[in-house]
Amino acid sequence: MEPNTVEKPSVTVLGLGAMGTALARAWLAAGHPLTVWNRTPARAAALTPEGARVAGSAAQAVAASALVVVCLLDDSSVDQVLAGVDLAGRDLVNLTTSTPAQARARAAWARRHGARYLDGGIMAVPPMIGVPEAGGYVFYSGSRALFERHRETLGVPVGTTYVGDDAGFAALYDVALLSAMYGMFAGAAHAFALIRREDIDPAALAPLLADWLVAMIPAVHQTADHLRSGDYTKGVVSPLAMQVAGTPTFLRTAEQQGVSPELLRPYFDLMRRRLAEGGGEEDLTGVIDLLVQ
Ligand code: FVH
Repeated sequence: MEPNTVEKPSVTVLGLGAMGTALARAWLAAGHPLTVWNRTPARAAALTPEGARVAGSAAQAVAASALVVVCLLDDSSVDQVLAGVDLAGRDLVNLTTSTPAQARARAAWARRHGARYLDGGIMAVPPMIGVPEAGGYVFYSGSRALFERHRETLGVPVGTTYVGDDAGFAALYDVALLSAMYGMFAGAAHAFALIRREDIDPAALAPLLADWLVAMIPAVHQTADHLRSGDYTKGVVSPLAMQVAGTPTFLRTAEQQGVSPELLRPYFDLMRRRLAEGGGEEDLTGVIDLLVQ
């Protein structure tokens, strides 16, 4: 069989923290010519045995490839790294976690500097990179043409999900999912705190907790249905009035177990407010309307 002589697109990666390094390794493993730069040079040098070319500056790294992937700590580190760098004609893909407003401002900034721009929100942790069965992916938003041009290369380390031409949407989806994750972790923290002083093995609670959370997850589809239709009572099996009646039991149990209610109480307060406004036959969808200011 003839060897495959078609060169894969070259990629530049700026930022070699845990995530940038995992991304860089995936492109190297797939045979993409890769140029890297990192503020702390040792992290870049560590990739030379795998074939990475190490640039002496961010500007040199940007000049090396049409596709420039940025994966830095935060938006202000992106400012610092790209200050004064010639971006004209580059395809800039920013995977740094940002707010939607920062992403939109970065897109406008890139345009002013002559670059095309895609923003990304990474729904994966570093060990999931380069492991397709782990199910990680990156939300992309901004130029669809740019996304299509680099879809194959961007899909090498982890899956891709394009969510629209508004550059802020990838960040918005990213933060929405991660916010839900923190809510889930907060609930799990409260559950573990409740058993902390008892003779109960946390490892015995963990699988029960995980299975229960998984069983409850489909409720988000009903929530979406309610929000779309405006009818928050459709198909409700656990009405808000019943749920609010149960909240003193949760708060008393927390008190009896010596556990602060500070994670639970704000949500219960919102449930009570919605009930007071007449939402007793709904489930929990009405709480969303209280949050939106
Ligand atoms: N790691 C994770 O679990 C999450 C998964 C979801 C997505 N996040 C976001 O990815 C961005 C990078 O995260 P990371 O895990 O690579 O972060 P660190 O390992 O802390 O590496 C940070 C890199 O940023 C460089 N850096 C920081 N400040 C500056 C600066 N002022 N000038 C230049 N570079 C800077 C840092 O360089 P150094 O410390 O090695 O010199 C690292 O390369 C992030 O947005 C996550 O939210 C990861």
